[in-house]
Amino acid sequence: MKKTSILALVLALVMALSCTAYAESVGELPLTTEEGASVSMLAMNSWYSTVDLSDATLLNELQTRANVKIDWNLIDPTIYADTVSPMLASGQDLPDIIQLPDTDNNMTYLSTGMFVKLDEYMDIMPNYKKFLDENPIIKASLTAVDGHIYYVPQTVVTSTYQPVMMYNMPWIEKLGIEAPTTLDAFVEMLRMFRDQDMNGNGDASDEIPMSIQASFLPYMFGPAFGLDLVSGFYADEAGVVHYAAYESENYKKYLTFLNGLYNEGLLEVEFTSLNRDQITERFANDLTGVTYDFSWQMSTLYSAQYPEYDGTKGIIVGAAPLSGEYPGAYIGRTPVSGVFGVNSKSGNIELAVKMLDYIMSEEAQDLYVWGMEGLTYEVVNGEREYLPRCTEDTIWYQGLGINAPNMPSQQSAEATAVLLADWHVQAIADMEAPYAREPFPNIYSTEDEVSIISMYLTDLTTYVDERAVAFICGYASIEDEFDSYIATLQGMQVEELIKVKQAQYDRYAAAMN
Ligand SMILES: [Ca+2]
Repeated sequence: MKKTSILALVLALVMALSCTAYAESVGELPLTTEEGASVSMLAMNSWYSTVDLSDATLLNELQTRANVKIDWNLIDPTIYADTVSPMLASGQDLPDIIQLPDTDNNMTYLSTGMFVKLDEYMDIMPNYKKFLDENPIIKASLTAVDGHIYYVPQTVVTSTYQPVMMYNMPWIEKLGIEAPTTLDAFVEMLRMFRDQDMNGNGDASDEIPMSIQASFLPYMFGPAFGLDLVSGFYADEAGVVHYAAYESENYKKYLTFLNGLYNEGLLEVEFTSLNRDQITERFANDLTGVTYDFSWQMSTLYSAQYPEYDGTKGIIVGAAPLSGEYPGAYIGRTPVSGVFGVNSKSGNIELAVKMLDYIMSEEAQDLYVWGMEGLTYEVVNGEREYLPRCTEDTIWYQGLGINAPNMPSQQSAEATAVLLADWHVQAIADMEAPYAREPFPNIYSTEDEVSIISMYLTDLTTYVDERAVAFICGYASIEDEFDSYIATLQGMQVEELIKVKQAQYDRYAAAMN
């Protein structure tokens, strides 16, 4: 009896000690003391064709700190999906960590069991656990229908550097008005742009009030009519899902408004074919007063067309969104742009999981964004500044592994701001960030949902897009034909699709809680 209890006590002590030691080692570096430890990893190489990330300084540094070597299989991103999809389909000779060819929204890969359920390893993934706790939207998007989390994400900025309103500020100043924030004031301004010699060349007829690519019209005017035409499907405050182009009252008002702009010559005849190069050319000749584009473009592309632009004051400048019956908003995008999983057939699962966790750590993310002191940045007055070579020598900079396209890296608004003019960064803080609105979330589809979506959605959106142009340009009469348009959408099973999106949204909302 005594011997047994002593043995039990010793065992309990050993377990307690080893648990303590284990707990202390979780998430700490190096990840292993074993010599020559390695994990294999399949991922995208750089988008710069002359850059090879298999020997990138920053990523090598990461491996040194972890004491884990990564055996890379890096593939050209332009052929990544075509190359990797058959490899995954065969399931043979796959590495420990895999960057998927897409975000697996239809659960094609995760439903086969080929990837480890990462939520079952959270006790050795402290960095990823922290990331998920701090990012509930991403966590909900990554939660599969079975409630498990299979992937770590690569993410993009979602609420800044998105499409925004931009005005020709010298024109606005010449009129002595404020940048408009309502539909009514906006239309008044367009009329003045149309009728006056804004560019001062003596010809009052060469001004184009607004130059906008057709794909940005839903961003620009949808929110003022209470519609998220960008996502298409959206949930209202009560969590009820709608399809924006099927909202018989508000969508009709939206089309009527655009048809009015078109009839007045405020939306130009060739708006459906206009591209960014043409718009840039118009700014270069000071011919246009308004555009709508990714906010990135206002300094680096559009303002830069003006010879007087010196980087201190913007010429084509972002402004707040337009409000109508509903408040203006800027529709953001969903954060997850790529995913990485651990091969469930790997003989090295625990180390692969730990390495993936370290790759997601704040320390590693900081390395992808900033690089290393003396190499990519210096500290001036307590703040980090990139060294000149970072902007002067792109191939060198990319070759370091900056922003790590082959890692689950998180795009940073802070690091983007560093590369832009001060007035531009300030404009984004003032006029874009406060109005950002989340788009419809990205949610995994069940097999039944996939079949309904693939059966109906493409035909539906094609029809909606075609009718939108017809109504705006007046080829079809809103008065006479809008009701039959709505009836056609019903015939195209729009209600079935709304049901699917509602079920998905409900799962998302549940995963958020
Ligand atoms: Ca003129």
